[in-house]
Amino acid sequence: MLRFVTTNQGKVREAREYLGETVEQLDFDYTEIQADDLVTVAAHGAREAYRHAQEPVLVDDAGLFVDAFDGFPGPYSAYVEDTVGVERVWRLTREEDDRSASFKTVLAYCDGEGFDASPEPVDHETRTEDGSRDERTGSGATRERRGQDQSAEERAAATTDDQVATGDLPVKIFEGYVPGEIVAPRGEGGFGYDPIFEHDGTTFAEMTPEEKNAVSHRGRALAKFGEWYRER
Ligand code: ITT
Ligand code: NA
Repeated sequence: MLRFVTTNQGKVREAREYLGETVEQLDFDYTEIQADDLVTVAAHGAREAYRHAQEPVLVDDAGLFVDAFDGFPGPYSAYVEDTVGVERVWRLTREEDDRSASFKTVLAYCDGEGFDASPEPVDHETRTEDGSRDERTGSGATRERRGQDQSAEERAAATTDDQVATGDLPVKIFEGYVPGEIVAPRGEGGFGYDPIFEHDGTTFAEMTPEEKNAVSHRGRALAKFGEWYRER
C-alpha cells in the first residue's frame, strides 16, 4: 500500500483523482529541513517517512514563488502562510508592478529499493560550495545549474521529470510547475494560497478540484508519478 505522507487534507483530495484507492494518507509530520529548494526538503522527508512507515511513501513538498520577491516565499511557504497570512502576501505583492508567480510541487517517492536512473544514470555525488553533501543529482545540466546563478523563476521553470536523488536511500523525484499571477483573494475552494493565485483568469480557489488538477503544479506532478507507478 502506497502512503501519501502529508498533514494537509487539500493535498489528499487532489491526489485521490490520480492515485484512487491505492493510496492511503499517512498523517506524519516529517522534518522539513532548512534548505533553499523543494527537492532537498522532499527527498529528506521521503527517507524519514519511509524509515517510519516501512512501506512505500510519497511526500509532496510545494511552494508559491513570487517573481518580484525572487521566489519568496518558496520553500518557506507554509511558515509564511502561518505567520504573515495569505491576505497579506497579496497586499505585499499588490505594491509591485510585476505580480507574476508560480506554484511548484516536488513529489518524492521512496520504497527502500533502487530505481533505474532515467533519463541519465546517476553515478556520482556532488558537493556544494560549502563542502556539504548535495543529494540532488540527475538530469545533468538542469541540476548542475541549480545554483546561485539561477533566478528563482528559472529554477521553477527548469523542472524535469524522473530525477533520482541519491544519498543513502534512493528517492525518485517528480516535479510540477504552473505559472500565474497574484491577485486579490477570490473563491471558496482549494486551500492555502489558492484564493490569491490566478491562472488563465481564474483563481485556483474558484476552480473545482478537477479543474485545478488539470492545470496545477500538483496535478502535473501526480500525473507523471501515476504513469510511472502503474508501470512499476
Ligand atoms: P505537508 O507538508 O504536511 O504535506 P503543508 O501544508 O505544510 O503540508 P507544504 O509544506 O508543501 O505543505 O506547503 C507549503 C505551503 O504552500 C502551505 O502553506 C500550503 O498551504 C501551500 N500550498 C501547497 N500546495 C498548494 C496549493 O496547491 N494551493 C495553494 N497553496 C498550496
Ligand atoms: Na509542510
